[in-house]
Amino acid sequence: MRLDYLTIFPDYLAPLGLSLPGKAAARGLVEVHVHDLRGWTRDRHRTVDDTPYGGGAGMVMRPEPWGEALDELLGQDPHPATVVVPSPAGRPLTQALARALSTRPRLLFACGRYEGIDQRVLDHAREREDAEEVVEVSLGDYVLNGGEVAALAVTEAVVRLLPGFMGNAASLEEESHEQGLLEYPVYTKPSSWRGHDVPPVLLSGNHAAIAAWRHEQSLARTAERRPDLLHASHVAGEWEVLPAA
Ligand code: 6GU
Repeated sequence: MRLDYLTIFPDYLAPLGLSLPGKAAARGLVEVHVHDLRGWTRDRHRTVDDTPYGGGAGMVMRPEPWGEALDELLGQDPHPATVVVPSPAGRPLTQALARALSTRPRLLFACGRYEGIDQRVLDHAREREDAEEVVEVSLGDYVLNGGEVAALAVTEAVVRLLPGFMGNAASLEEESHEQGLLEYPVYTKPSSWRGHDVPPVLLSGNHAAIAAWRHEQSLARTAERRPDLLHASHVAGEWEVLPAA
């Protein structure tokens, strides 16, 4: 998978060379390219933003540098790219979306700052033959200053799903959200610590009882913390408190 990042703060994406994406790059699973959007400006001040038409607070990113950057970067690879645009107005990042993105050959992250990117950049990208799709993605219902942290989060969620990345595929299937539920609590040695004991069932060696306990814990936690997740259709058969649709 090829990953491109367009940003006015390339240093903000330095963590891509570390930890998880770094490991994936070292294994040849991903190829990472970070680009400074200002490289596609033509004026002396390397201007990337301007005041919004119609008035209002803040600045909007001008379309021209984005257009020229897309012209150059999308042309560099035979695979059409999925353009990922981090935005608080995007669709929520979920495990299902991360899975879908992990099947793509090429992702290009367009990291905006200020109040956002001129809408025509997205409209234009959606018309391009060398862009497979344009996906606006949000991390959640709060505001960040720019798309870089979100691009890192999407990258980490996606890269760990690439075939050959995780040693143990079972650990991927068991974790939070893969089953539409939060993960059960986990314990390791010692079995007693500062007056707190590991739940005895986990020491029982009874694998069926352990699996049942974990599933129960997942359901209870999800009901308590994230009841919205229980409305997902594939859980419905197992959880009677669901209101009829
Ligand atoms: Cl993807 N971008 C920005 N700027 N703010 C956010 C976000 C993204 N997701 C949540 N808040």
